[in-house]
Amino acid sequence: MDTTTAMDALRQLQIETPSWAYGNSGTRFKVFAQAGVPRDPYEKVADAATVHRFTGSAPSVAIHIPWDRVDDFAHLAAFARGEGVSLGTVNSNVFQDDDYMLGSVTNPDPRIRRKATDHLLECVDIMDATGSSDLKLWFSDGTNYPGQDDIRLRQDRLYEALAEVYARLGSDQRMLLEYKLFEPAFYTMDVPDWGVSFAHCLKLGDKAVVCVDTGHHAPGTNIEFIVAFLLREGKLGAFDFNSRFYADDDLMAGSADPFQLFRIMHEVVKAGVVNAGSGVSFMLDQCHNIEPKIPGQIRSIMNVQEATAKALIVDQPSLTAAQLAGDVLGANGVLMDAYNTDVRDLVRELRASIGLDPEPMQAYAASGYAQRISDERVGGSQAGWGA
Ligand code: PSV
Ligand code: MN
Repeated sequence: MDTTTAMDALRQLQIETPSWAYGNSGTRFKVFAQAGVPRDPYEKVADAATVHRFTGSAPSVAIHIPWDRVDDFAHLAAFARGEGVSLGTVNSNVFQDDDYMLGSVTNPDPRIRRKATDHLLECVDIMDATGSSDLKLWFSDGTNYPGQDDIRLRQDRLYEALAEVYARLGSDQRMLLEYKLFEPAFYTMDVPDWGVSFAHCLKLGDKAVVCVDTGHHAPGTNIEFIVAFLLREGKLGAFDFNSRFYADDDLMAGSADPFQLFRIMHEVVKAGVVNAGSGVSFMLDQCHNIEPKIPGQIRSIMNVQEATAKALIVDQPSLTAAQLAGDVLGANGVLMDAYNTDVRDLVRELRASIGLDPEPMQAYAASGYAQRISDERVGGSQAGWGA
């Protein structure tokens, strides 16, 4: 597509940022505290709104329960609106309670399964209060040792819980079922891959869709194939974008392998689902352990925009012609031409066209916001991954 059409399409792309990206995070070795980190969900929302102010493309923030629990969610939603953003996906958490050592909704103990399912149902209540339409489900459930539990029975328990939560969803609400290959369980995960997620979503119905977290695959997995397949089936609901070198590294989207992000977005562009409201949500799921958090989010948004811009300028008619002619090198060449194009001016122009500074990293650095929050946010306890 030509650059004007590409710019129009890119303008429709919205990327949700995660509340937990603004808090401290680290590895099991060390969490490094940073100055100015939010002390409560309101300050996280304010930081997310700042990312939106400089990028123009991040109008919603995902919340995580219980990390972002407040007394009045409607009040938090109103605060977000006042800051110029909305509360987006509600992320459930059934992985940080001692009860869940042997699983949450797949636990052999029915009391614990009930507790976990009740939490998921509570998350739907929160969605009603915040006006959020998506519930994200990620289960750390699994086993560490052969024979530890019955693999099939765990699937039955999982489905039973999913079906109960599905039945509670409102007509405009969806559940996003995320999968992860390994960790924290190492022998079996109960939702290890897109196939298991897809099978459950198919059985549940139209409101259940798959969430592809780009960090949750084995090394070398062809993620764009998964994306293309799920899009074809109408079952791709959302992305959790991040980058990985080794495991679930949660690095900035497009940093470790920008070519992979381009290949994924090429499938998204071909399916015509770049724009908000298309049924596919684009979210970041990242933790900034050593880099400052707000610029880390801004950089990630820029990376997703640039990968998308490159995907949008693929000369699709020439690509299709080469493919149909069996012109292997020609087809590959068309795709690589787009990938190798410097699109940064196009994205700069896009920002300027909506009244933003074309250089969000520099504009943020010059804004004084980082200084202000580090002066203001003293006392209290800093939010961190898990709080
Ligand atoms: C799990 O690794 C995950 O990707 C899920 O999306 C969670 O909601 C998120 O990370 C934060 O824990
Ligand atoms: Mn995720």
